[in-house]
Amino acid sequence: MQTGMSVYDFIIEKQADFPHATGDLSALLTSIQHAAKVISWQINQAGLGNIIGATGIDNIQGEAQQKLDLFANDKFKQSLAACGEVCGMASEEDDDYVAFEPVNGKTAKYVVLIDPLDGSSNIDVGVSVGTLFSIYHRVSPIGTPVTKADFLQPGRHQVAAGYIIYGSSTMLVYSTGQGVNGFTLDPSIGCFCLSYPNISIPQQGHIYSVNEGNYFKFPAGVKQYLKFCQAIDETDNRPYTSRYIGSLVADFHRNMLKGGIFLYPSGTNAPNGKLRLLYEGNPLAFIVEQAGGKATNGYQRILDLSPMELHQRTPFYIGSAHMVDKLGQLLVAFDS
Ligand code: P6P
Repeated sequence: MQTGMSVYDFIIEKQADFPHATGDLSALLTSIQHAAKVISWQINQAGLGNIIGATGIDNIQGEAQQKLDLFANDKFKQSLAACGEVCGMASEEDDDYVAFEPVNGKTAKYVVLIDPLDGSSNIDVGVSVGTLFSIYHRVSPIGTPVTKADFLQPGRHQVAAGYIIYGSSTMLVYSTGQGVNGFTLDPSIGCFCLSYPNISIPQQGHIYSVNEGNYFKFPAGVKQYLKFCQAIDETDNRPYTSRYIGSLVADFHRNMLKGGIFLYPSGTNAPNGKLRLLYEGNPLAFIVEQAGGKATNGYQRILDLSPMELHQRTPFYIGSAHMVDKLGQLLVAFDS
C-alpha cells in the first residue's frame, strides 16, 4: 500500500488478503465513488448554476430541502440501484426506504443508509459539506422484498461505513472493518487516490466542537465538561481550543486527524439531540472506533444502540477516546 495509489489498486491489493471475496462490496463502493465525483463537480459549480438555494419543500426532518440535497439524493439512488449490489436504500431525504429491483437477475445482499448531503445549508456560504453512508448485509432472506428490519440494525453490524467531504478537496474516508483509509479525488484523472493511509485518531486531543449557543439547554454533565475544557491547567494543556464549523463531516474529519471531541448533546429543545443515529451517528461511530476513538450517547456505545425507526435522533459524543471517557464520567456524575 503506497500513498498516491488509486482506490481501485488499493481495493485489488486488499482483496488479495481475502481470497474468497466476491468483489460485490468493491463494486458497491465504486458506485458510491461515481456518485461522489458527480456531486463534487456540481458543488464546485454551485455558484455558477441555478442549483443552490432551497427547493421550497421540507424533508421529513422539517428542514428546508436544498436543491443540491435533492440532486445528491437522486445521484446516489441512481448509482446504487444500477450497481446491482444493493437491494434497498434509506436516506435522510426520503420518508421511507426504497427497494431496488435486481440488476441482470442478480439478487443483492447489501442495504445502504445515507445522508446524501449533510450540512447543505452551508454550501451557499462556501463551507465544506459531506456525505455519510452505512452498509449492512440484509437480514431478510435474499431474493425476497427488502424489509424495514434490514435497515433497523445496530451499528455494530455494519459491513462498511464512510464519509465524503466536499471541501478544499474532495475526500473519501471509509472502513470495511480493517482500519480507516482516506482518498483524495484527483480531478485530472477522475480517481480517488490514497492520501491518508491507516488513519488513527489521537487518544487525547485539545479541540472541542459544540454549538455553545445551546449552553443553557445542555445537561449539567456537558456544562461541567465544557468548564473542564476551558479551565487553565498548563500541566494538561488546557484550556483546549474551541472549533465548530457547523458541518458534521468537516468537524469530525478535523478531529479525526488532529484529535478532539465533537458534541451534539440532548437539550431542552431537542430531548434526543439533533443528529440521526442511522445515517450520521452509526457511520461515524464505526469509522472512529476503527481509528481507535469512541462514540457514545453519553452512556452507551453508539454502535450498540438498537434503532426503533429510520430517522430517530441521538445525543452524540464522538472523538478521542480519553475525551469521550471524561465527558461520560461527568454525565454519570451530574446527570444520572
Ligand atoms: P447546529 C447541519 O445542519 C447538521 O446536520 C450537521 O452537519 C451539523 O453538525 C449540525 O447540523 C449543526 O447543528 O444546531 O449547531 O446548527
